[in-house]
Amino acid sequence: MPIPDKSSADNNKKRLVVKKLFARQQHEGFGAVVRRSIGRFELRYFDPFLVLDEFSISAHSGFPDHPHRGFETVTYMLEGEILHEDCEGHKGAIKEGGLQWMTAGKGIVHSEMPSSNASSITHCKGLQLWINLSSKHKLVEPSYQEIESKDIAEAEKDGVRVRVIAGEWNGVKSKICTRTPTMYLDFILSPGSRISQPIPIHWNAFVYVLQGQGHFGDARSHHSTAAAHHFLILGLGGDRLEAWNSSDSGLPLRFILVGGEPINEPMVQFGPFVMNTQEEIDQTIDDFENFTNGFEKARHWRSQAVSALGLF
Ligand code: FJE
Ligand code: FE
Repeated sequence: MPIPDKSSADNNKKRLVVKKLFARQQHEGFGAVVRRSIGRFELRYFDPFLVLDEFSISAHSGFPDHPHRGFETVTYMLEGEILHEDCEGHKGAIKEGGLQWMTAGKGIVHSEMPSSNASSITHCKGLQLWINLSSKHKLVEPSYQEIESKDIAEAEKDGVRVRVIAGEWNGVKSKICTRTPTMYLDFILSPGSRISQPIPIHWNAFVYVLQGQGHFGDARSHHSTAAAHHFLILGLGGDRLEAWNSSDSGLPLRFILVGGEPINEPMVQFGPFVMNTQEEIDQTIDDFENFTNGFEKARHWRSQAVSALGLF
């Protein structure tokens, strides 16, 4: 008997919500608050995604000098702006609506703090996603891709507004290059509007709701209702997501849809270090403590933000 082709069997099927979590607030960094979905106890790793935080920081709080190795951090600002400084001398603001895609690779030490020159801004809010790197990319040179809000690809059709952070929508492409194949779309659906969004069949994908209320899944049979701070895992076995704005209060529905190709390699995490084996983690701790193999410039470095606050 012929073996059915799994990929064609998955064609034209909807992805359904297989798990829904509410992201509660927790404290992280220095006086910062995060709503963590991926990376918390119940969901240690959703290959290739390590952490998803919706973060809030105000003046004199944030994420002072800390290292990363072996993955990428994607910071998308929703309100306010943060200042970023690293030990290689790279420095800048990530402003409202803007994006920083940082490949930490072999190692970076940096600080992420609210912008002090934006005195009117007393509150910053954003999303930070950690994407794992495959073994062949873990020790690449650190690099940044930064896009200001006005330069983020946007499209609008039938009451649906999309900001294309990574990947493409209806032929509108993001200029971000992803080492781990990733799609990242920010959707705003006006009341009554809907989407049917293709997702590569074998990719892991999730939704995180920012505002409003929506239905996700299959209109006729099985769907899930979600509102702000809900995190939805989309099951495999389908090639697209259907979602619609079910609000009866006339509010827009805003959510991100993120998908990534699983790396399918062993993953060992120790805080901000993510490698394939325990030996590599031990080596990384050694490198960080001795300022070697990528951490050389951290030896005499301290961020201006931390110096100004007199923190360490
Ligand atoms: C980190 C704890 C942390 N989520 N969202 C431990 F909080 C962090 C960290 C962040 C972070 C930074 C921003 Cl700007 C936004 C975040 C966690 O910096 F790296 C470790 N190891
Ligand atoms: Fe960081």
